[in-house]
Amino acid sequence: MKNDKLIELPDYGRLIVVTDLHGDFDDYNHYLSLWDKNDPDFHIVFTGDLIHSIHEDDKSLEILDDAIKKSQKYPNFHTLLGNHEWAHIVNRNIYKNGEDLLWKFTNLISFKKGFVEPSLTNYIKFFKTMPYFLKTSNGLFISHAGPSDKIHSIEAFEKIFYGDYLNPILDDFLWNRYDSIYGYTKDDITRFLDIIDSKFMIVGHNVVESYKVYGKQMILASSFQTRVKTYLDLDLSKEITSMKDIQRQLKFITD
Ligand SMILES: [Mn+2]
Repeated sequence: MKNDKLIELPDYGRLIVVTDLHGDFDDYNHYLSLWDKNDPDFHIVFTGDLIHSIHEDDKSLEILDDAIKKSQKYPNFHTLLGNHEWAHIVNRNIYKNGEDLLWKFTNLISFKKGFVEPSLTNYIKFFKTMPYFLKTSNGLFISHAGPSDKIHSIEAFEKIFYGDYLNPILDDFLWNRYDSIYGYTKDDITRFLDIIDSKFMIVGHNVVESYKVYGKQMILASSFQTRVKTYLDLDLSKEITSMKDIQRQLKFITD
């Protein structure tokens, strides 16, 4: 299954997991301060949706400019693809509160940089380098959203790595929510985890307060629309046998 869209981490070291930041540069810097960039066995992963703020002060570009540098310099720095980055790759309109977010992002570039190009092209190039998934050897599978309810074999899943960005299964892993009629069930999660030989799944994307356990999935909220910002600080060498083992490694930021 080895390929550049799937990060596989070994059974040693540490991993911080942070979900959707949506242009919040303060939260981004706070999470970075918890990570030791110079320790190659200490990883940090941002699970997509770095961009598109719902607030006035959109710091998406500050985050991206830093994330581009860090991903070139530190192999232990990871950013997964979210539906908001994906929208720019496929040029698909995405709206929030009636605002066209692709248009807003382009305007932000022009406002902050003076010109739209070559920045927009460079950001999209960076989005295309983003992996979809991270797998740990102690049994966690991490993605922006999902899983897809259409996966009944490992072959069906692996097609995602050979398809383009409009692959419907990739679409599910970027957009599907647990509480939607187009979403997935607890059984879909269990079946998917069995197929890929993982024990539990971690996602962001959904609006929850702090975190929520849904079957074998943990939904985390690290910044966007939660009072208690929550992240995972995982010991990669520790065996995970139950959701409780993951819950014990959650950390909470309260101001
Ligand atoms: Mn999302």
